[in-house]
Amino acid sequence: KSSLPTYSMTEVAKHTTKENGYWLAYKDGVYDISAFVENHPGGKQILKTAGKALEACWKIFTIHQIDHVYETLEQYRIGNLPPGEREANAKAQEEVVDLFQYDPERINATENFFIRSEKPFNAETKPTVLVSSFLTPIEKFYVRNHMHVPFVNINEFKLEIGDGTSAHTLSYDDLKDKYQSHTVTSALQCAGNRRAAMNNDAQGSVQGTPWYVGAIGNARWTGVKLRDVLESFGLLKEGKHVQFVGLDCDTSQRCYGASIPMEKALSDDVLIAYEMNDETLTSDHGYPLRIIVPGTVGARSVKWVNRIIVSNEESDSHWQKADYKVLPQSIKQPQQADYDRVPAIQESNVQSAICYPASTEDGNKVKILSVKPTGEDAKNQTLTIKGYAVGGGGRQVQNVQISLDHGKTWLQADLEQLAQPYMRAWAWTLWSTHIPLKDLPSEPFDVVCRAMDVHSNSQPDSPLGIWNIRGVMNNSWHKITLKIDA
Ligand code: MTE
Ligand code: MO
Repeated sequence: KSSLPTYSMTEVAKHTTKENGYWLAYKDGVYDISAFVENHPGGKQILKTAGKALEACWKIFTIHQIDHVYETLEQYRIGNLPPGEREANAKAQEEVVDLFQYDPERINATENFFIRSEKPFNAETKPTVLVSSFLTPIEKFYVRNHMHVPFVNINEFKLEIGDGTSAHTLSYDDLKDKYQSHTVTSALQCAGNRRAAMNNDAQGSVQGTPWYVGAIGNARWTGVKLRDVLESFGLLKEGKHVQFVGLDCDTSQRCYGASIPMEKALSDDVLIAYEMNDETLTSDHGYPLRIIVPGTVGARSVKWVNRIIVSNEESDSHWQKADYKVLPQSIKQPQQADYDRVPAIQESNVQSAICYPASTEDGNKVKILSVKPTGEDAKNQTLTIKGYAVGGGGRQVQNVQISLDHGKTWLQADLEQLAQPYMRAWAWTLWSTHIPLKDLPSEPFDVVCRAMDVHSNSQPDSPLGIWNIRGVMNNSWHKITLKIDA
């Protein structure tokens, strides 16, 4: 780094063409991104940053406020910026309009969450909070925002529903008044939940927000059936996919979007929701309207939805076409993946995690957790272990088991679950078990859990067989290491 030449912003500004190369500056570095331009998932958008400091391009760069992007950038470093110019760039960043000005105040956020990023806001629920109630309280429910929370004027808000050529519109009140309401209790889980545990020495690090076990929650969602709305406009079965577009767009009008197959949209429980746990949706969770696709990864449950398009094509958003895909293990640079050959993730897989005992420290960092049995555990000379499980795709959880010997023998956990119709088991299952202290070693020991769904799908013992560079769909056995402090 120190052996690299110094270039001023004036020099950087000269490199905005194919012939001269595409350069940009960020913090103290100068980068030649020419070789990267072809591979950029967002296509030619990246050229808008050429010749400039990224700080000043921050508005069009919001989806990239993630560490790994800067790691990627580091590979293209060709020089350093003189100190004075770094300060000027930092100042330029402050002057850019704050796209995040409509993000809400988040009460007790550090108490309930491990915050993974502030802008955009990404926060996962702490494990002990997850297992404190069957329905996750709104202010404790994980938040996964790819961009800013958009501004909404409810009096002007319109939901457009169409086939891509013409569209019908519904106001917020129309939607609530004209259609029958429907409530579904469903877990919502990010495809990247448990991503951090996919990092391993043999295969390397994965790229993306390093979630521990808390990018999941369980809530009662109320709204109208997507099917009813499509039917009322004669759009049922008029295409193979139903696309959703959110109000959160960058300045190039690239908005968050996703789609689901029409077959899923026809099912009873896909909602255009306006309430969560019987309260009006909060802005972090999609006010005024969001889609809820039970059994499917969170990415398809588009928040702040204002357009629904029935089409023969999938959504062409970045998050449908070039993200939320399980890339082959051989791919080490997501930019080089042939995304068209990999389907978009839809249904979740069977998942479970241990949430108690747990530290209040970031679970990714806790190596050995020291536990002192208290309350009932102290009285009964037991250790209580608790967690959650979900089947995914509406498959009920059949059992959850715990092993203290890496899978040789298993203890059956007690399940707290709703009676749910066959293949519509959208809610999560909480589970617990009590192990006599006399059965536990005095040395540190591992506890693993794994669930099985009603189709007898179970979780793989390690991430090795399912590793992928974006670290999605990690449902390997969850392991914690405990030391009893009796
Ligand atoms: N919808 C919009 N418009 N913008 C987003 O960034 N994030 C998606 C999905 N819907 C997102 C979105 C992802 S990846 C997940 S996991 C869920 O919303 C998270 O929902 P929550 O924040 O209500 O927990
Ligand atoms: Mo997600």
